[in-house]
Amino acid sequence: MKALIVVDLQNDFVPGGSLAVPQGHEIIPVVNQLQEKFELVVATQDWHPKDHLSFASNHPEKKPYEVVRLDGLEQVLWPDHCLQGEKGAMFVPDFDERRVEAIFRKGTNPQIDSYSGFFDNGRKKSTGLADFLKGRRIEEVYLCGLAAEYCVLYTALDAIELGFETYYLEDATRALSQEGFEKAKEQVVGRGGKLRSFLAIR
Ligand code: VGL
Ligand code: ZN
Repeated sequence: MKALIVVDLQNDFVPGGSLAVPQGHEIIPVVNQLQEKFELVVATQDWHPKDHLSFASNHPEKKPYEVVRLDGLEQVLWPDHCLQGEKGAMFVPDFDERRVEAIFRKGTNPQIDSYSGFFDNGRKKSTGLADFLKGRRIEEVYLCGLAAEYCVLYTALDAIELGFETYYLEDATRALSQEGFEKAKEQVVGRGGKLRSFLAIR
């Protein structure tokens, strides 16, 4: 059985949003059409409280995109984004959610960021996604969504480690930077995942 995981297809990650991924909106029709090819569709949603420590605004003297250490982990400081309950955190309006059976929210603990849909960056807490997929007898997962070199990448790497056959849909995602995208694809392949075009999904 195979599942499509739609990562963070939220207003703040598309042009006009506070952490916009260039051309991020281009994947929306692709993600909508892909869904019918899968037995199961789930989504992740970045869902931060206002005092989240990944926000530069919560570090006096720091500016967005500076890097700090948080509890021993490297942390990029982001502009405020995906605030719980606010418009930026909502799924993009054109995302067809009808077949999405479950939504896994992440980044809710103000102390730690969570790029992966499975665990926070310190692997302290699980979102329940792995158990959900296993309970549905899923063996293969296919990743799409935003951003390619952050949440899509880290969700893919955890999926690989959890033993899922993992496909990174390289044309059903967009990256914050081209360099980050190239490195992300190398990491996926290096850890045993596979790159696929959505055109190859039947
Ligand atoms: C993401 C940075 C911060 C993502 C989320 O969805 O890729 N990136 N929070
Ligand atoms: Zn975030």
